[in-house]
Amino acid sequence: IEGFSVDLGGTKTAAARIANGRIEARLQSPTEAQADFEAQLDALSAFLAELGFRKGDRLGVAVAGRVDAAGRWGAVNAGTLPGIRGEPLLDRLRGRFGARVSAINDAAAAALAEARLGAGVGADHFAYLTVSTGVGGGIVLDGKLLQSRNGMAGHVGFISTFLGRDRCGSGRVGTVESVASGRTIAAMAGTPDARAAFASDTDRSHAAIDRSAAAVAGLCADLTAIFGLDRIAMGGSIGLAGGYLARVTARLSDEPPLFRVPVVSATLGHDSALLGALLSERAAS
Ligand code: BMX
Repeated sequence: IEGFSVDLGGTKTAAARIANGRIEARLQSPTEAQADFEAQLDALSAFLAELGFRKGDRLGVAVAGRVDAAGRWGAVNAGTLPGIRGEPLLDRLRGRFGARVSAINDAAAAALAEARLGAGVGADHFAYLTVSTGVGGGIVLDGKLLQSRNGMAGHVGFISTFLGRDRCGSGRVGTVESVASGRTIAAMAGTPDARAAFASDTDRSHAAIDRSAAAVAGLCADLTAIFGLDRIAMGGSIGLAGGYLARVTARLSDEPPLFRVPVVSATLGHDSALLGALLSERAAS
């Protein structure tokens, strides 16, 4: 893996210079979630300039939201990135940064990286889940990332769960995301953010984290029923938080044996989307 990459999520934006599959330099800042498309492009440009990017260099961009086959970018959860509503991402990126640019959903990018270089190696039917600002995913079957023309494939956070009642920013009621996301954990725990919920040892925090883990365990079982998964890797700031995976596994052990898929920690940590953005098959043609 060689080039520059960007990972623009609901909470943080990271950019990296990568050579021989290793991250040589990395920058990160909070995402301006309310910003419009132009402002997001400007933020990316500033990062890339700082990393020494020159027009024509290889660039992989991973973003929260769906990226369709034409390279248009729209939030599925409009509450997360309200300014992103079907923007001509790939066209504008190529105009600014040259032809060797690709764009892909952030969780899909991470799934590709984990499948090829991380926790998914050796699994034929593999899924990566991120539990973070939102709940996202990527499905890799026989080494190939499942992608759709409309960019929705893999948006597993919008599957519904019996634990859910609220409407999420996608408009759907009772989604896994509405129950399990970092935002919901913080709201239910009464903490400023999800990190604080993990740090605080209160009944409310425990209940919020456990409810999230229960919804994600159900999601793992559902995905196994659909895709016959032989492994799932868990990532994202919540997914990688101490004790979270153990709670998911505990909940999953209540499911019938056929639905108890092995769930492991993502091994590329917070860099999976940065690496995967440069593995995208929806290529930098
Ligand atoms: C949401 C959705 C996905 C994204 C996932 C993880 C939006 C803006 N986001 O389900 O596209 O992959 O969250 O996103 O519609 P993150 O912000 O938690 O990294």
